[in-house]
Amino acid sequence: MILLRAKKIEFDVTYINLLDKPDWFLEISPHGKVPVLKVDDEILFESNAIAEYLDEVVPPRLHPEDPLERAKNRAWTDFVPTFAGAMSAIHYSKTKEDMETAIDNAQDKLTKVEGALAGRGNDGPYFNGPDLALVDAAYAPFLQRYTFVDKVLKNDVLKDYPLIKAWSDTLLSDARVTGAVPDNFGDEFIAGIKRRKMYAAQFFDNASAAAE
Ligand SMILES: N[C@@H](CCC(=O)N[C@@H](CS)C(=O)NCC(=O)O)C(=O)O
Repeated sequence: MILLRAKKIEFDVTYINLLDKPDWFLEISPHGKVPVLKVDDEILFESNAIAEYLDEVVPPRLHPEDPLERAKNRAWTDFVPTFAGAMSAIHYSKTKEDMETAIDNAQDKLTKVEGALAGRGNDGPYFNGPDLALVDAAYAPFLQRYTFVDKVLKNDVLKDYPLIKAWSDTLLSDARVTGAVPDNFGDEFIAGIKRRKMYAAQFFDNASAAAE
């Protein structure tokens, strides 16, 4: 969605209830997962494959032109599932102790990404400098979710990672990122945390505090 917006591509979106996936969705999504992109009669799946396809067919190119830089961007995009899993484990913890363990476990992933930003050869504010790239779009949703919940958990895990914090602030003030989630994103996210009985749920009694 971030890339579709960044490239001003016209699209229709259908949100899927992942707890009750419709048959038509299961027929087109090979792993039963979102996102899926329908292009004419073709179905694409896997976020990175979709992102690379969109980048190839619709200008402007958001991947670096230089093959070496592009490869480095891809390498850090490949790290997203590891990073996202570690960051999500913080708010998807059942107990305070589990959350603290998750915070400890996230440190080496954060250190690696902080190192990537330190070694990227520019001053930002995006990964490659002045413009949003595919690698930014890949990390943004997970920084967005972490930041959303941390407004109530207040762990401030990013305080020791100033480059990630600055990157995250840039991404989360970019309308292409913030506008890529539905209006009820906050409510749905909180509902999921409550439904799964996560430790964070108790802090969302005043849900508007986090949704601000
Ligand atoms: N590697 C896939 C992962 C997609 C994925 O895990 N999607 C999650 C939501 S973020 C999902 O659909 N989960 C539902 C399920 O596994 O049943 C991608 O990047 O597209």
